[in-house]
Amino acid sequence: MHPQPSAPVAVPDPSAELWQSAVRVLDTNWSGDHTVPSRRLYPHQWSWDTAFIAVGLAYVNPTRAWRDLRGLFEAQWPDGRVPHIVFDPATAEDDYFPGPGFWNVPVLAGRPARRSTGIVQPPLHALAAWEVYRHAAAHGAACASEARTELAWLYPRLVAQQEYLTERRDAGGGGLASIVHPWESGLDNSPAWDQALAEVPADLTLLEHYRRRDLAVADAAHRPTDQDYARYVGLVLNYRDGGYSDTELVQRHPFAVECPAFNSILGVAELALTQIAGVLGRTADARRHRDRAREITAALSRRLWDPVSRTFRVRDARTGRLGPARCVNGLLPLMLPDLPADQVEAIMTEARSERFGLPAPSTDRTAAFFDAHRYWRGPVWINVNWLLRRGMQVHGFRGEAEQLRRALLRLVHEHGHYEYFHPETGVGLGAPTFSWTAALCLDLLADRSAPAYSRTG
Ligand code: 9WN
Repeated sequence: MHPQPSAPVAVPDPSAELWQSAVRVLDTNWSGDHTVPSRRLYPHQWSWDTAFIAVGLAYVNPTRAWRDLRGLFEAQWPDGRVPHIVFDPATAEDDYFPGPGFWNVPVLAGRPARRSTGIVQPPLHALAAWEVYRHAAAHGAACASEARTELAWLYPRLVAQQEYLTERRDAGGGGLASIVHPWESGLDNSPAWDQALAEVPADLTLLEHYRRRDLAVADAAHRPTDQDYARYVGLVLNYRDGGYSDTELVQRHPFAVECPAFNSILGVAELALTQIAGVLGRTADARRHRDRAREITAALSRRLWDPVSRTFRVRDARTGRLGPARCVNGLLPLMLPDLPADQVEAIMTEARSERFGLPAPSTDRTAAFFDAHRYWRGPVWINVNWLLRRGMQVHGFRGEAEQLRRALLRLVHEHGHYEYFHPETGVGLGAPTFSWTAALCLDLLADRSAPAYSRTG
């Protein structure tokens, strides 16, 4: 089946206008082969963006959702890692920094033609695949059959992705995956990384050799500082020059951090795999995935919970220290159905407090580092709030989940499908026609996302 133009859908007013504008954004950002996050700022295919986009495409064009997921996983490495960017060969090296030449990923046997980066992003794809699958029947028998084929193709690849993260990335040895670069978190510039990043040398001369491209297409006041960017570049160079190897990470690499959001998504992926294995008739595998989800939840509760502040924090795998910053990633363990009730309550207390509020900004509003404009250091993002809302649904906070759904839709309706939003005025910031904002808007409008997971034991 080939990707078709998005089919018109009957939607009740007054949401029709928002629905149609979201579909238009997704159509505009379709390259003919994959969906880009934004044509100007991000002209390639991104990993976790692909998952969020698939969740929205499930309603209007499941074939394109499958094509996006398949395209991403065609670039999966033999060790199971799914790269954070798959480069579009039709886009010039200079149109995005760091481009394929900079990453210089070795061409490995069995790798496809599209080049990639060597780092990852949160493994949200099993959840996305499950969402596309479970909506497929509504599009007719052909789509349902396509969904089963695609799910069967993806399943072993999704498992390999989990195995890579749980086995090779357990730098701290406590059952959680470490990220080796802030870009791997998807919450790139979050203050959550500041403490660990302070140990990474910031060699500003690197920016003389490697010119930032983001500043040519975005406001410098919204983007990371040069100091941080020099660290980002230095971290890639170190990982790249080590052959993208994960052995002895803690000794060889200056940044290895366990993130509560990344690891919550890792756990949720196991729950999605439980469902997927179930429909594929793999009962023993389904049980194994459910057990893995419980183990990840237990490790997260044990390692990333700060009993003093009663919040989830990042843990530096090199020093064993918990980070001091309260950021939105600390709210996302709510997605895990087996999280102890006490921690669930603490997350909700934090989310309702003056530090956050709904929709949740990316960081604690009362902290000195809070910056309403700089990305991931204050603004509101639709994707993390969408994840937070799933957590509320999982734990039965129906009223707040509905309040959040309405607030997110209002934000996009009033201001547009922006990449992120000013946490006080709601004004749109960053890229103006951003794919995951549009895609998740479709899901929020349809509001068909019933709590997918409940307690497993
Ligand atoms: C680096 C594409 C990506 C998102 C990330 C977001 C931003 C890239 C950048 O854009 O990161 O990967 O250039 O800043 O932080 O979450 O996946 O939308």
